[in-house]
Amino acid sequence: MQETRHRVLDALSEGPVSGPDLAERLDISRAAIWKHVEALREDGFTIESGDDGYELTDVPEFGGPAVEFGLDAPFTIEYHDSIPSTNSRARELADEGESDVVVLADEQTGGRGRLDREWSSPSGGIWLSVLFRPEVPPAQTPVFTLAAAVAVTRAAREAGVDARIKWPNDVLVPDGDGESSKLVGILTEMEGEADRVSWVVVGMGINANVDAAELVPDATSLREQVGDVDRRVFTQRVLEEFDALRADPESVLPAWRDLSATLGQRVRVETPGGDVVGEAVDVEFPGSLIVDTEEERVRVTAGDCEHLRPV
Ligand code: BT5
Repeated sequence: MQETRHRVLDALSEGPVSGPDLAERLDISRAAIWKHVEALREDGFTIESGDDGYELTDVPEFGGPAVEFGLDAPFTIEYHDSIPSTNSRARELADEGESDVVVLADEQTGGRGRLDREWSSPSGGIWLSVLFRPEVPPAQTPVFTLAAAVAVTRAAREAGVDARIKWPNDVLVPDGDGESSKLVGILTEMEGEADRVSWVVVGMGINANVDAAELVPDATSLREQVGDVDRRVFTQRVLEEFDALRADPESVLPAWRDLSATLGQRVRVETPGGDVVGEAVDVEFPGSLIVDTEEERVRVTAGDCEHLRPV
């Protein structure tokens, strides 16, 4: 949102304020105030004008201006009702030189998982991609996948969901019968030179206010777990947590260990070099899983992980 408009909105949210007072406070014309108020109304904000002046009485349920309003993290939001893939759009913005932009959508028509798998993204979800340019070597980018998992898991727990992280990029909810359903998937993409990242895009697919039956088998949604959530607030919490974690990568691993469903489990990890089977005993910076196969401790950096039943 444009900066002056943001300041107008902030002022209106603090209570009734007259047009002339506001114009003086922000050092712009009364006509300009009126234009910003009209534009905000078009964005879905309810602004009442009474004897005491203008007052913000309601904010839109979702969308770019809605999520930016009150967001305690330095991101601009590019919102789409429908888009093929927020990750693909964020990559375009990376090519245009942008940074600290979040592409957010209500629906995706070509959502992607890892290895070009399909990601089902009906209307009502929170499909978002964070584009940023951290000053780290490419080898450290996995820590941002873990950071995203921690951020969403914390937000989901605040919403009352028993969310847990499965290494490396899923957030699950236990079913009660020993199985789990997938609530969130994360797709991190990046471009970089040998020693420095150029950009990172962290995509998060959060099954929010959607029927689980509309997704794939073994998927769940916030709606199924706790009923519909306030997507504006949920998105803000995810972005605020993610912003704090990306600024302090050392804090990611301890938080991840606390929220992990994988540590202590018997796992099978499919890696390019073959399957690794054993007990997942730890996660190490920047995001490798340590698997104890009984013969040795193997450090796995990437792969599909399956939780096995204890032998
Ligand atoms: C992932 O891949 O879990 C990463 C998903 C990332 C999606 C986000 S949405 C915003 C951004 N824009 C994009 O285009 N992508 C990102 P992977 O670990 O490969 O898991 C993919 C598998 O999850 C699929 O093969 C299905 O089995 C399953 N799946 C598909 N849609 C799902 C859904 N909505 N909920 C749960 N599971 C799903």
